[in-house]
Amino acid sequence: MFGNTRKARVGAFAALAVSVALVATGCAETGDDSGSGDAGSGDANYAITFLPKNLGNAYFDTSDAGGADAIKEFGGTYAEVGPAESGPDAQVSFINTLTQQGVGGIVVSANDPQAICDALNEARDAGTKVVTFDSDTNPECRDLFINQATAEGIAKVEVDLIAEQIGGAGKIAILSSTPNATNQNAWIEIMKTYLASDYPDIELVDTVYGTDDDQASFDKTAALLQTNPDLKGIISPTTVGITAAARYLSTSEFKGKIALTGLGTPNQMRDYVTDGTVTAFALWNPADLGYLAAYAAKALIDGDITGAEGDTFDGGKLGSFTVGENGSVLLGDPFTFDKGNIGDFDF
Ligand code: RAM
Repeated sequence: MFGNTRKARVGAFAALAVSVALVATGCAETGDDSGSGDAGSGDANYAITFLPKNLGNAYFDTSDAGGADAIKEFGGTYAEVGPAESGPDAQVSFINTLTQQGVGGIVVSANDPQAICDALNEARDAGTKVVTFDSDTNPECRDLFINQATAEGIAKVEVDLIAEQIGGAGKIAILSSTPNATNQNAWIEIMKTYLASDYPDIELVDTVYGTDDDQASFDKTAALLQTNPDLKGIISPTTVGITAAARYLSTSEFKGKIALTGLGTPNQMRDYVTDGTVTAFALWNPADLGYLAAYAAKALIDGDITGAEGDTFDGGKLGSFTVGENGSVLLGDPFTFDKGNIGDFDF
C-alpha cells in the first residue's frame, strides 16, 4: 500500500538516530508569530496546536517537536497546550479555548475515545480541522487519525518480547496508562487474544493503571510485585509506565529476575538496558508521528483531502501517504531496541 514511500520513512527514522532536538514542555510556538488565526501563506489558516494526553511526558515532547518542525517547514504557527494530568475529559477546556481562538488545526492524542468528542465536533463545526494521533477518538469526532503502527503489530511485538524473556511460560501482568486510553486498551485487547492463541503457558494475572504518572506507575509496580510473588514479567505499553517500572526494578531484589518490556523511549530506557534491568523493548519514531500529523492537518486545511479512504497527501520528508479504513493513516512498523542498537538513537 505504501510501497514507494516506505524507503523514505525508514530513512527518516535512521536520520533521527543522529540527533533529535527536544523542545521544552509547555506552550511553545514557532514559525509565523501571529499566534492564532490566519498564518502562513495565502489564506490558509496554518495555526496548528498540538494537544498531548498530558504535558511533562518525554514521548509527547518528541512527537510535538516533530510537529513543530513540520509546521515550520510549511510556514505555519505551532503551539502546544495540554493538561498536567491525563484524565478522560482533561482536554475539553483546551479544545474549547482553541475553538474560540479559531485555530486552523488541532492535533490531539485522546485520553478517552468519547469524552472529548462534543468539544472536537464543536471545533470542527467552527471550521477547525481535527487530527488525532497516537491515541484516537471515535472516528466520527475527527477528520483523520495518524496511527503509529497497527495495533496488531504493537501488541505482537510486546507479547513476543515478554515470551522470549520469560522462556514462554509463567505469570505476567500489564502496567498500563489510564483506564480509558484508546491506544493502550486496543493493544491490551489484542495482546490477550494473541497470548491465548500463541502462548497458552503464559498467564496474564493482572492489569493495573499508572495513569501515565511517574510516581503512580512506580507505586503500582511495587504493589504488583507484592501481590504476585510468583510473577515472571511485566509488559508496560506506555513510555511513562515502563520507565517508572524499570526504575523500581533497577534498585530492587527483582532486578534481572523479573522481566520487563513494553513501549519506551531509548533515552529514558538507556540506563536500564545498560545495567541489565531491561533486555529489549519497542516503540516507533514519535518525532515522525508528530511530523506526519502536522502535514495531515495541513492537507485538510488546504482542502487537498477530506479524510476519505483513498485520499493521498504529501507528508513532507516522509513521502506521500494514503488514507486507509476509518480515516486512519499508518506511519510504519514498531521497532525493537536492545543493547546492540540503543546507542544509535537519541530521543
Ligand atoms: C505514553 C503514552 C502514549 C503512548 C506511549 C507508548 O507516552 O501513553 O499515548 O503511545 O506511551
